[in-house]
Amino acid sequence: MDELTFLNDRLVVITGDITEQKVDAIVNAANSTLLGGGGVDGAIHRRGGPTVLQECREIRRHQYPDGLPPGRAVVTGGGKLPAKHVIHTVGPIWRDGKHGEMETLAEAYRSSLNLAAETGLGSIAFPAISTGVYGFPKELAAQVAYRTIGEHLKRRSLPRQVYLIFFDEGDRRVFLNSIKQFL
Ligand code: AR6
Repeated sequence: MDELTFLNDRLVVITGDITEQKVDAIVNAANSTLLGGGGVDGAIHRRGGPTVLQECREIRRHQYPDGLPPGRAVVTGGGKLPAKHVIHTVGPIWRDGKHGEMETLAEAYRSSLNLAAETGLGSIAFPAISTGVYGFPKELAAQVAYRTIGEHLKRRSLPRQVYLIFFDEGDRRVFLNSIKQFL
């Protein structure tokens, strides 16, 4: 699989399955319950096993009894995943773009990156948060992701390496076309 790198080689854009990434943390496109769902969330919990869900339940009990608000992030172990940790974040549900969706998506990336840095993690892999069940337009999501990751990497040395994982080549191509204006 050919790799494409940006932002001084600190951002790598690839096609693949997020659950197979051997990194310090993969990011889960979760929902506020933190108790699982479909898409990336379902795949991560299936492969990660019961300890990931147990830790999510603990986080709910102690930190977020009403659920994790969109834009925030929390960290658990990776269970049986090749990744050491899972950073769970909640993206916005797309309505019409006039309900702060862009800012909330940026916040989800920002919170995940800050949490990775604070946890001392060197590498992190993101899926295309909110672009599945939550219906966020892929072109716009690409621009928000690229800009937000770029701003973080300018300020902080951790994580050293960020991966964006697209499920298929078509989605990766949409991303690459959407960020051309920033290159
Ligand atoms: N690896 C990489 N990317 C994937 C994978 C995978 N294994 N599976 C799906 N994608 P989604 P959301 C892509 O729906 O939009 C869940 O039910 C997919 O093609 O997983 O943030 C949660 O519990 C899409 O481009 O997340 C929430 O309720 C992107 O990942 C809700 O869905 C995100 O799709 C969150 O919706």
